[in-house]
Amino acid sequence: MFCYQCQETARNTGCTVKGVCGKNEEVAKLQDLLIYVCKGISDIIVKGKLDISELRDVNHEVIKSMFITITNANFDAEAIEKQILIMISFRNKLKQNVSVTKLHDSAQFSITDRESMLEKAAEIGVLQTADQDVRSLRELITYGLKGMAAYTHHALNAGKENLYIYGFIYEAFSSVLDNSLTIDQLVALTLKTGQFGVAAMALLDEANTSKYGNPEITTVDIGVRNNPAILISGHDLMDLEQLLEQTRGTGVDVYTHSEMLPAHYYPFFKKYDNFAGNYGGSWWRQVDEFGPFGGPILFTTNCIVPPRSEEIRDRIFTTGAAGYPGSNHIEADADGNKDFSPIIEMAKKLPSPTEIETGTITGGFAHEQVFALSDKVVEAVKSGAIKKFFVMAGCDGRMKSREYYTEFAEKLPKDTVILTAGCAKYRYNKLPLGDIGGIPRVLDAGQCNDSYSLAVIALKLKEIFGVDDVNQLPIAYNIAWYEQKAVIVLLALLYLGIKNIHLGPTLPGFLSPNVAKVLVENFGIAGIGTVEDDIRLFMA
Ligand code: FS2
Ligand code: SF4
Repeated sequence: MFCYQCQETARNTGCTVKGVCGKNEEVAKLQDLLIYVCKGISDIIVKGKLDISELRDVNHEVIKSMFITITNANFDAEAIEKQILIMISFRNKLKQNVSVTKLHDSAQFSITDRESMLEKAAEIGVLQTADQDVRSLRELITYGLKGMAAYTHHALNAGKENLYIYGFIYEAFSSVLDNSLTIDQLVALTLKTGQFGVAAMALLDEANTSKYGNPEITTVDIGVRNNPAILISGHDLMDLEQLLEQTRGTGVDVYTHSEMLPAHYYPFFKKYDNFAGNYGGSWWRQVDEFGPFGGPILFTTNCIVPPRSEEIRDRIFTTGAAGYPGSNHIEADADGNKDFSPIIEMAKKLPSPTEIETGTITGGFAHEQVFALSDKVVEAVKSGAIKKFFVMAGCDGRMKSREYYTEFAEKLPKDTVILTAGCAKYRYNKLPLGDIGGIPRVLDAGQCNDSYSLAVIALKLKEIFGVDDVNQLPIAYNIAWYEQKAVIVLLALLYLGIKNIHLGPTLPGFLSPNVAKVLVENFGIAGIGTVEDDIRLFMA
């Protein structure tokens, strides 16, 4: 196996024996093959000039397949094998509708069983692209597309889709198969991926806010009540809605974990009395937190950490693109409805959660809420009460080096405000950082996809302050990344013209020295240093 798609990749060069995430060789290879089939489907659609408006099921299964391969989404070899077979059958049917003679191998190969899948996977991995710069750009684009597919999949669940995004995914996948593309063409495709990343995040924002209202300032309880309970993790708000509907009046409470916390900020979910609060911290803390939680846990998407005991594994349920071997998986019916009764029944038999902390977290500062406060914010900037904003969006992770972000938040001058989104916030969202004239010093817009909100806010401030370039605003970007959704967020920010983004705790291992140089020279991308040096640099 060879995988270097996330920030925790071994030695920042690649996982080769087993993933640091816990993914084994078999799962890694099957995921590579699943992506390869999606590329083959793209090759047929692009070369055969097929009308994708007539390919509803193919479009939906392609984005689901891509989502399955995101870090920590699916560890279940059987589920991935099943998905490969579904995609091969779609691919073979599509081929019958085109009269193209020169199709790529990914559109042609055949497999019969698990063994032949693994044999094929060994021939088509990341390292098959010999030139390290071409490989780096192909993978940068592929990881961006995976993040885009995940956001598009959420939007689809909420009833919104955009054929142009699917069309771009096919175009980009077929381009990364093309050996005639030059480095310059691949760099251009990378930026175009960012452009469609903005479209995907805008689509999801529209899907979420049109269904659930605009996030508003909300205080979320982090203690517990004395009722049986279910913990819901991941990013999918539609799954949350169905779970809340089905648990209503049953005496079972629902708590959010990690990236599901921002669901509390939407007006729609406030009507559920049993929507109790948030339990614990970011995704990787689950290894310590699922034990004391005691009840069943529903993963709607990534980020799963392989459970350390069978007792915890048996309490884990997955749905959608998520999967874990030996855990229960809940499928949707043809109308997208899910029957969560097995989780609810399990919750009733288990003890209520053990309290691990008390207090509250405040959030809900997505674009509309910040616009509503804009007079106050602009006044604070003009009077000098706020000197600078720090966008510290992105992901959290296990590495000790991420303590940097807690220290950075603590040591920032008191006249600065942090704008955050994604699970990166758990490094500082429970610190007593105070407020500036009533404006909290940590403004949480929501999940990682709500980084879109932060970009919209920056563009609005550009308009209010009458500057020509968004980079002239008093906003610095110190972003933490972990998985492929962060890659599409980064590409989207680059597309929007945002420069001098600092990325940590390490620069992606998949960036070759030359590709890293392109990003440094054209966009001012940099890594992180020491907290003191970085603050000095940012405040200069
Ligand atoms: Fe955090 Fe994990 Fe949000 Fe990422 S909970 S690293 O999936 O997508 O961000
Ligand atoms: Fe390694 Fe990350 Fe790939 Fe897992 S997802 S195998 S940790 S690079």
